[in-house]
This record gives sequence, structure tokens and C-alpha cells, in this order.
Amino acid sequence: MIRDPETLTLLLASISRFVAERLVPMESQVAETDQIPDDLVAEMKALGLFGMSIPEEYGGMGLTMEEEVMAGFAVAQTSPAFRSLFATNNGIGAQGIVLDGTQAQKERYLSRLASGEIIGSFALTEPDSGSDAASLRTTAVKDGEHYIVNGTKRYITNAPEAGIFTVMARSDPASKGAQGISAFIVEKDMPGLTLGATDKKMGHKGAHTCDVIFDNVRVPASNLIGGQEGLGFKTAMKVLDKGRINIAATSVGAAERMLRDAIVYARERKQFGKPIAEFQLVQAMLADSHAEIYAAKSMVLDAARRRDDGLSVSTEAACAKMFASEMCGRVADRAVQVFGGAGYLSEYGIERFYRDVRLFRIFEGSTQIQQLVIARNLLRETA
Ligand code: COS
Repeated sequence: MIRDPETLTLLLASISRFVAERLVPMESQVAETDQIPDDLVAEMKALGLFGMSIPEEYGGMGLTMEEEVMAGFAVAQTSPAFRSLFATNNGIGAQGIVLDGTQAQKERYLSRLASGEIIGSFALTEPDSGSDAASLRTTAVKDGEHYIVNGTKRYITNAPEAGIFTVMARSDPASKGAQGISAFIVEKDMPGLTLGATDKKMGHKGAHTCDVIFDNVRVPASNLIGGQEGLGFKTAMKVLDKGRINIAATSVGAAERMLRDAIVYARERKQFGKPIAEFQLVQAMLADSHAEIYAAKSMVLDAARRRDDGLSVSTEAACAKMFASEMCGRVADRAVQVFGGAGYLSEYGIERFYRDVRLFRIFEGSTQIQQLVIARNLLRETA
């Protein structure tokens, strides 16, 4: 759903300008230093990028899902590490509060997330619980007006920068499954919360992950999301339904960028006396990439519109995430192939994208988890 095409066009133009003029020239520096400079972060805040999906009443832009994926296509035309910094505030780090938070929780946290004053982080995965999220072991034991949280969360995006964490923890030790899980807002300064060393990763340099360790952290009961125990797993799944559409949009944007770079290179690079773009085997790689990007983009837009219509999009989000992230991997592979030897060298940048986009097939639910979600829903619906 697009509420006001004129305003959206202006927003997309300002994002595209910021990406082209400020972020693209900084890609290799950020990759080398593993740090996004403060002045760029300040500009992201000023542009409102931290609050795109947070309701307007809390200072965000309140974008619809369709508007948000269009912004996502634009933002993803550069290294995904830039997006990663503000993405959790629009997505998994804030949506638990947006979707299921109490009025008091929304008032306390959302405007600070929208402005970028604090970073929100989503803490679901643990050392022994990844794809099987419902088996998580972090506990939250009620103690008067508090919950005592113990456990370790792993691979937590933006944890080193985060001000708050949406933490899924088992509040009912008698229940081993999803029903015993609740979601909490845990502030970084609550005593007993510590961070592990920042992870060294294959890509996404500039975006940071680490373990988050909870050692008898006393969390006020008022920070139980929604004020009711046992709903945390469903909150997490709803958050991920939205997050998966966003990752799909990011995959489309990154693939568009890589294809564009491959076309420019294929036009410039000459072999056998002419630009390699004139060879049909190279053209096939460009054509296949374009067709697959178009298919993925159509899926993303359709899933987004369905969500805006209030429909359940668990299946469509999984389809879009699976197809778009796998497509992005194929486009990355072809782009490196078009670049040939140059594709293997850091200075051309395409190998960095190749490494960066590998993550899209893994995080927010691997391709295999998306297959499982799609097949389960399909079998349930056709039973
Ligand atoms: N929206 C709302 N509720 C949902 C839901 C969704 N999209 N998906 C599941 N639920 C509900 C189910 O309806 C069920 O509720 P009831 O018990 O009331 O029926 C409950 O949640 C448990 O669901 P389910 O039985 O399907 O859970 P499973 O443990 O079998 O597995 C998968 C669910 C595998 C799909 C889930 O664990 C998953 O998505 N894993 C991947 C996690 C992930 O993406 N990690 C990335 C970390 S974030 S970077």
C-alpha cells in the first residue's frame, strides 16, 4: 500500500542520493576498518532511516510494508553493513514492541528507537538453539515484580551497539516448547548483562555481532512484552515474518547493484577484440540475473502488499526470503564470473558483495527453514 506517491518518491530519491553520494564512496573504507564513521551515522539519523517502520506517533515514518520494501531496494544498492546498523530498529529489534508491546512499552522505547538514539537488537538464537528456536534455554524466573534472566544469546546483530534487546526466554520451565517462551525488553545497562567479544565474520564488515550473556539480570515485570507470559515465541515469529520480507527486499537491491556493476564491467572489458558484453555467453549471465531479479522483486512486492492488506504472510514471506536470497547468491556468483580474474580481487569490490550476500541465505531463518515453513503451511492448508 502506497499512501502518498509524491512523498514516497521524494523519500526514495533522498535515500538513493544518500546511498550514491555518501555510502558507496565509503564502502571499501568501512570494509577495511570494520567501522561506520560517526558522521555517516548522524546523517542516517537525520534522514530518519532508523525509524522508517516505527509509527508516526512515536516519531517514525510509519511506512507501510510496500513503502518499506521500496526503501529497502534503494538502501541495498550499497554494502549491506550500512543497512544493518539501522535495520534492526526498523525490523527485528523494534517490531516486537511495535506489534505486541503495551502502550507504556511503546511510549518508553519507540521514539528513542525511531530517532536512532538507541539501537534495538533481537536476541533469539543461542549456542544450542538456532533453527530450532523453540528449544531455547535462556530462563526468566518470576521474582516479585521482576524476572531473573539467565542464559546466553549468540550471533546477535548490533549487540555491541545496542541500547535494548528483545530477549526470548523461557518463563515456564515446565514447558519445553514454544508455549513456555516469553519476550522481554532488556536494557543494556541492567546489571548482569555482559557482551562477548565481537565476532570475526566472512563479510558484513562494519556491522557487528556478539554473544549477549545474562547472569541473574533483574528485568522489571513491566518489560514483559505485551504484559502476558507465553506469547514470546509467537511475537518472535511475527517479527520474523516481517523481517524475512525485508531480507528479501535487501537481496533484490544487492542483486540489482551487482548486476549493474557487472554490466558496466562487461561493456568496458575487451577480449577477442570487442567488449565481453557482446558475447552471448556473457549476455546469458546478465539476462538470467535480470529475469531472476524481476521475479524476486515481484514476489517481495506481492508479499508486502498482502501484509499491508492484513493477510497472514508466513508462507509468502518465506517464499520471498528463500527465492530472493538464493537468487542473490546466484547473481553474486555470475557477477564474479563476468568480472573474471578481477572478480577475485578486493579492489573491484564484487568479491566483497559475494561474501556479504552469503549471509542472506542463513540469517532470519535459513533457506531450509523457509522450505520447512512453506511446506508445513501448504500441507496444513490443503489438509
Ligand atoms: N506467526 C504467528 N504465530 C506463529 C507463526 C507465525 N509466523 N509461526 C508459528 N507460530 C505459532 C504456531 O501457531 C504455534 O502456536 P500454537 O502452539 O498456539 O499452535 C507456535 O507458534 C509454535 O509454532 P510451531 O509448532 O510451528 O514451532 P516449531 O518449533 O515447530 O518451529 C520454526 C517453528 C522452525 C518455523 C521456527 O522455529 C523458526 O522459524 N526457526 C528459525 C528461527 C530463525 O529464523 N532464526 C533466526 C534468528 S533471527 S536472525
